[in-house]
Amino acid sequence: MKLKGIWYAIVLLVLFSSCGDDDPDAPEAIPPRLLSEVSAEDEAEIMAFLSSHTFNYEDFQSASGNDLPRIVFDTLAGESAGKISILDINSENIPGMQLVTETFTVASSDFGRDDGEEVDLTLYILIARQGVVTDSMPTIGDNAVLRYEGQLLNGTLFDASTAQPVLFNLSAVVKGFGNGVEYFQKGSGPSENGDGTISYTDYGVGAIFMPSGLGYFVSPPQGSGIPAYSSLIFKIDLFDYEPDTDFDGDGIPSIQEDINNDGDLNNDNTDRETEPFTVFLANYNDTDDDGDGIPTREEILIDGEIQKDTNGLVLFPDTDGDGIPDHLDNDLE
Ligand SMILES: [Ca+2]
Ligand SMILES: [Ca+2]
Ligand SMILES: [Ca+2]
Ligand SMILES: [Ca+2]
Repeated sequence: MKLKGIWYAIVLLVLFSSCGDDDPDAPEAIPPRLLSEVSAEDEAEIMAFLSSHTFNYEDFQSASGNDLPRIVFDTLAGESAGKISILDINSENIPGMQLVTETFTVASSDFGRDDGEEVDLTLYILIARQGVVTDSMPTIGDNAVLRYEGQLLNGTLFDASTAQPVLFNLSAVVKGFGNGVEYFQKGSGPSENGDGTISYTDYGVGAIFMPSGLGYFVSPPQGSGIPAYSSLIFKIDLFDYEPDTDFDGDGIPSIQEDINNDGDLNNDNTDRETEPFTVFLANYNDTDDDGDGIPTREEILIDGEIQKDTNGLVLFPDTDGDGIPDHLDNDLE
């Protein structure tokens, strides 16, 4: 299903990407701290949260339909003292649920730093409901229809979408968010409710726990209420997504424009050296990726057509055989 034909509010709110190139002249009000130092603190903080908190998993076990429970965290105390911590949840002690982790190597240069640091950061994803299983999963290059709620580890809510599903470009939000959504399946739907609203059934429900290096790090959006260097939690309901979204319409699914394959589409900009200082168009957002004046859409044609392999990946011509596909190669005569 193409999502573009359906009306959704495009509400980016505070979820847009934290990019070190946004405003290089802005004064640095927050003291710079090393990514490695902050990351170690974040990891300890997240582990402490996961091991000391549980959630309302009982509510999910028999739930179905279009109004699944929302995740509610609770400390392992009082009535919840005997419950399973989020850290210990797996599909054996609670069927259908799991806590999965994925590790990303993040460079401090992604935040505009020049100290050359690289750190491995762990993203934790609590899957309360997987969604309707299909043969594909969303990627960070896709548009997704979802609902979310963002909070700090101390419980402070900083942002939430409205009750109605909103459309997000997962490559334009913080890295931990899009990469967490990749673990969920969509629901069935949409169906019209008869009052101008829509709903989905049996959608994916979960929560994403991210260190600040997978969030906003030193540059949270102004006015968001998020302090610099904050670990973040997002509760999400994934309703739908558009497989193989092609954000710039150049014929290449956006996920295939993650050239360095690091789960971040914002640090792949083949013609960065030749782009004007004020313009930074990452490849997923650039219709002429190598800046040679020939649109990418024309440079990927083989025998006049876009051709794909058996996995649905676009095949790229390499006319001069130098290992660089034509659309990323500006030295072709
Ligand atoms: Ca990348
Ligand atoms: Ca570019
Ligand atoms: Ca492109
Ligand atoms: Ca070229």
